Amino acid sequence: MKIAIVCYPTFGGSGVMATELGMSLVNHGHEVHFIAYKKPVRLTDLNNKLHFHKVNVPDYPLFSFVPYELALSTKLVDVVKNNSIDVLHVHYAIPHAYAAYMAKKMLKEQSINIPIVTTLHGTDITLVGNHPSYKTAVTFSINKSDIVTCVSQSLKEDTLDQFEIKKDIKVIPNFIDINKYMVQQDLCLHENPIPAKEFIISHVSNFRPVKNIANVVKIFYNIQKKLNAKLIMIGEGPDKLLAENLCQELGISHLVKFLGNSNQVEKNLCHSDLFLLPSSAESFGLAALEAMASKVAVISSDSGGLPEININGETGYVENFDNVDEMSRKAISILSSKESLDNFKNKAFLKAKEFDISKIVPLYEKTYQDALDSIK
Ligand code: GMT
Repeated sequence: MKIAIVCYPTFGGSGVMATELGMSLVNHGHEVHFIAYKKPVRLTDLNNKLHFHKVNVPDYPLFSFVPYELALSTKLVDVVKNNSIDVLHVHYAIPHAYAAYMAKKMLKEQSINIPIVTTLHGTDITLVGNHPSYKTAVTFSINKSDIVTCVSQSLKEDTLDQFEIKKDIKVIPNFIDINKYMVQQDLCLHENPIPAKEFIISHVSNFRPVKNIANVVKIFYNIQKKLNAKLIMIGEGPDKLLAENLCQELGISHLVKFLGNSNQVEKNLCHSDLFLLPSSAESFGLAALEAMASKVAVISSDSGGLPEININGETGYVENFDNVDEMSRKAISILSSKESLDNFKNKAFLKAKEFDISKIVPLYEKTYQDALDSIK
């Protein structure tokens, strides 16, 4: 099959998922064409089965805002026509599903019928999409997609609650490549066979307000009062400075390392013991799943889809996003003995295995076939 994938090219989970999916589809014998305004960060080797098409958006003095949807829909028409694409898969509704619908209409005028699969990722529904400025267009473009998928049961419920959706929404969870994490764990053990004398606590995100970064720092502050520990913060974003300042205020800067964005989280996480994700909203929480695949126990909020992956009392604990005291207490209890920590870590890894790429990619292949059948 020839599949065109539209996504955000940045470090956000939706772009990461779209890229991992596309690269895996190539391994399954498909031809994949990525379309974005920049090469996706995790997209490595391009070849005759794996292509990237850049959307150019020319500026003009009249434009206060560049018309990205126009440029994207034009690019979609060109890529579909020039490469005989079978299916168009757009990740994140805004504005991708809208631009895809316009492209579909333009192609129809040229007697080309292409199905659209839209995958909803979270903020396109829960934070941005339901704003009155966007809601009508988002509802329209979801309803006009041939197939709609989303990444968790919780996101499906939120979408049906907040929008008038006439289509069935299929849940296809995000995934990890468990082999990649197992190989990395072996390498880490080999490079550093003696366990560190302190606990390693970690957090990975885009440091947006929804990630509740201040609570990551506060939970760690409580942990280090009782136990020997270090905090590793991975990622870049608007609240990074806030976190750095809070560490300084609390006098713990010497225990906290800010590593910036990383393309190899499995390498950064392999020595970690506990992962913190107290987000106020999280449709899935890919970062938590990546931690679990690295055999790391998780303390997260109970927001959105997080309880679907972080099983309370087994892989870690879930709590209200603002309950710093309880999250700190539970974190310390997980770390209280080697036996308890190993138990949580092993269960986290076993749960992560349920989301292995080998189980999820066939669900997308079936979805593409269904989409093709639906337009026959
Ligand atoms: O979390 C973000 O701010 C980025 C956003 C994105 O679009 O990349 O993440 C969303 O999609 C991820 C991949 O499906 C999910 O793992 C995240 O939970 C979801 N973020 C939120 O719902 C806040």
